[in-house]
Amino acid sequence: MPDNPTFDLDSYLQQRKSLVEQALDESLPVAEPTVIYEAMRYSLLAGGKRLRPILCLASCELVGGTIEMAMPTACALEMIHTMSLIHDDLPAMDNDDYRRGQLTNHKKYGEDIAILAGDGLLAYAFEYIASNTQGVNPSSVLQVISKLGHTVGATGLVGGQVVDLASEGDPDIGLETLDYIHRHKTAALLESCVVTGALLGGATKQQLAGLSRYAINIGLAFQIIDDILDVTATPQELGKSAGKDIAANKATYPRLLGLDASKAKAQELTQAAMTELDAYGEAGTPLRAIAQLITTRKS
Ligand code: GRG
Repeated sequence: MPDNPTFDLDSYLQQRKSLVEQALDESLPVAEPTVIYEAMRYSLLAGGKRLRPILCLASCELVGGTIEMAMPTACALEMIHTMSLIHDDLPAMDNDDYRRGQLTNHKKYGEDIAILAGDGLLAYAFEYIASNTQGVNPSSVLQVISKLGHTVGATGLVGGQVVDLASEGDPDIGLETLDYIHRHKTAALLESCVVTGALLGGATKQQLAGLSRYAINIGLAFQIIDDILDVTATPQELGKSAGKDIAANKATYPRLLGLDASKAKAQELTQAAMTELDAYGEAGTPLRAIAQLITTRKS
């Protein structure tokens, strides 16, 4: 598997993150009624790793596209991710006070505005792709919009969240249900980031299938590490409360398999993901490095 020994992941991520931050800031100017725009911007511009837009840009470039072609979709993916965090944090769901190192949206603006800020971001994400994507075949843009709808609805994030909520406190939840939750709640959106980027960049069917497998594997590894960090990391490292899964008696990989076996599983998934990039040689370096980062991350 050829790699580039001079590739510096930290500066790559920093550079991509600052491009994404700027594009997100410009994507959503404040208008009337100001409170809703401020609430949407409060969570959208609160930092975070920006992993999802970075993955979208990287996979578009990997198959020969440009950053410009994918940036509106990259921003939309972060809008969708952010709205899922706002709704996940609500008292009716995970009931969290802190997210991304600051008060959650409903703690700052109230539950009514937080629900609407999430709704506003979700609707705007689709509008933003349709109105701002340039230099891409319109049929690919349609495919991207359709893929995203499938990813966020009952077939994806919503379905995963419903099963997650229904499983809370149930001592009999096994690996099969946990895998369903992880695939739908977390891996689906990460897969959409990589697949939509590749669609916009003009990937072949074979490339799309391989990149989809790459992304599902890193998505599952990402959620296992998330479960591990809930046990091992501090609230300062996470920017949100820690130990919530144990307190809520949630089924997680560490609870079902133990910490060591969970880490081994995440590593196995990362290796499987990297194998999908073999065909790309050195051009696959960024996605390979991101896969590795997912298993070693501390926040
Ligand atoms: C999408 C319509 C719609 C509704 C949302 C609430 C809900 C339905 C789904 C929950 C999705 C959820 C919160 C999944 C957890 C994913 C996850 C591991 C989030 C943390 O991602 P990071 O670590 O966060 O990338 P940052 O802050 O770095 O972006």
